[in-house]
Amino acid sequence: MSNPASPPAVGVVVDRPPLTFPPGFLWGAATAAYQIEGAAAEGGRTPSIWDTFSHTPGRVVEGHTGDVACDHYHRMGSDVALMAELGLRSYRFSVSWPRVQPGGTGPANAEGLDFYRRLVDELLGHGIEPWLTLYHWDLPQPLEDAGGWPARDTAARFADYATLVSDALGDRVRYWTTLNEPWCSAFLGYGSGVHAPGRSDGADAVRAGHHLMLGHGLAVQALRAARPSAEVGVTVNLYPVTPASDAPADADAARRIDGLANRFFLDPLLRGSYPADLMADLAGVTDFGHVRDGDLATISTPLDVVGVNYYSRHVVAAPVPDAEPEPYWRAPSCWPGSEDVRFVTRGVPVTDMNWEIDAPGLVETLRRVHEEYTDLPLYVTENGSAFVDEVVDGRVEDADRLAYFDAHLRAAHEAIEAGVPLRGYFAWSLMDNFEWAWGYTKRFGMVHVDYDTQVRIPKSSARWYAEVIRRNGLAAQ
Ligand code: IFM
Repeated sequence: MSNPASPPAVGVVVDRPPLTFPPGFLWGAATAAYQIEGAAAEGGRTPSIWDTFSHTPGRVVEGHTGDVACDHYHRMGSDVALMAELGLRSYRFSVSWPRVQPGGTGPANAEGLDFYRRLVDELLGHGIEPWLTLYHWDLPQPLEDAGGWPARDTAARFADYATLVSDALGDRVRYWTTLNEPWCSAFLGYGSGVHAPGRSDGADAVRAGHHLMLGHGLAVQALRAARPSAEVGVTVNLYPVTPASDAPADADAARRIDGLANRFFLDPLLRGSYPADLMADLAGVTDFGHVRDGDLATISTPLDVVGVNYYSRHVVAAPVPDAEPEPYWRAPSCWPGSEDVRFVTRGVPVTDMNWEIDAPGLVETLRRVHEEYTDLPLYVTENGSAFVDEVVDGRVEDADRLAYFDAHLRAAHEAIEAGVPLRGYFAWSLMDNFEWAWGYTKRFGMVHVDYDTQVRIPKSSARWYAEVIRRNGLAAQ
């Protein structure tokens, strides 16, 4: 296989025809609790693994934490008013587990649940469909102390938590996502350790991945039992993985990374099995003894929707003996059993995360999920880009981000035309926020946040997106 075609240049949008999306296409924006809420010690909330991790020196750039973040906990009303001003049809948010069930076990914290009740009421009052994610990485610290996701019991605790949230909000929330990006929780949290809880053990990462999916399956069953009308799904972050050359060794490198990044989750969730080649690749890491009879049936409990988060493509090459390891991906690695695979950069435009901009990869990804795995409705539950923004005379002209959205929405439309049942798109993110190990140094928002004053300024991409929503499509450029 040869290199993929170069992605379109970013920053300039020219000669593009107008495009209309199908009626009822769900236009939204997404955030996550720890990234925006702040109020870390208020209302009965107790620490999650991200509180512990971010307060550990050296873990997050510049020692940033989510203690205050965007102060959304105190500014929820005006933030929802801003969403309404932008015309969002849906808002995807996550519930903070330690806010609603401090410690991760036992009774609900009424004050914590009340925050989300008010949020959901506010959204519904503005005609915005709430889309609730149960787990966006903030495991209650006591559950980590008891073993975290590598421990099987955490899956059962997650299902209890799902029931508790459904009991409180199931009457008003239609769309439920169990997990956001379990690859990150498992392989960045327990493999490379660049995310909370910061552990580095390949076997633990694989166990974590399995127990996250087991927790997902149990939660789907709990949500269904509590609310048969709920539309339940999971969100996976997927990458097309392309070999750097036609060499068979590069193709094998791509197969391995595709196994760990994509098929590790897609196959159990949507087919009820682990891929044989992936298990063989991991033979030196784990014997899969943690997988019990019946687990894969639970994990593949039928869903109503599938969420896809898409940001970029991986281009990979076979290991080179004695090559210098690339620091981010290595030492320790988030690719157990395939630590030596090289990640290649092609010299195409990148975002401020150094992620290559590759809109055709979104078409490939959506088509793959639909054509190889499922007929279920798909949603792009996250897509977006970090760029350096400047406030000039009270305005933020983020042409690069706008062009990124434009290119990816055109890709989403192309996927629909190719037969993919794509039903909605959520921009990441509504507002600048705590970008995990990068703290506040990376800005993904359509709305600029001044972290000193908490003043919000919709960037030009936000105004543009509002117009896309209003037209249900893209104007000619
Ligand atoms: O900010 C994250 C989000 O929490 C999960 N998906 C990727 C985003 C950008 O890194």
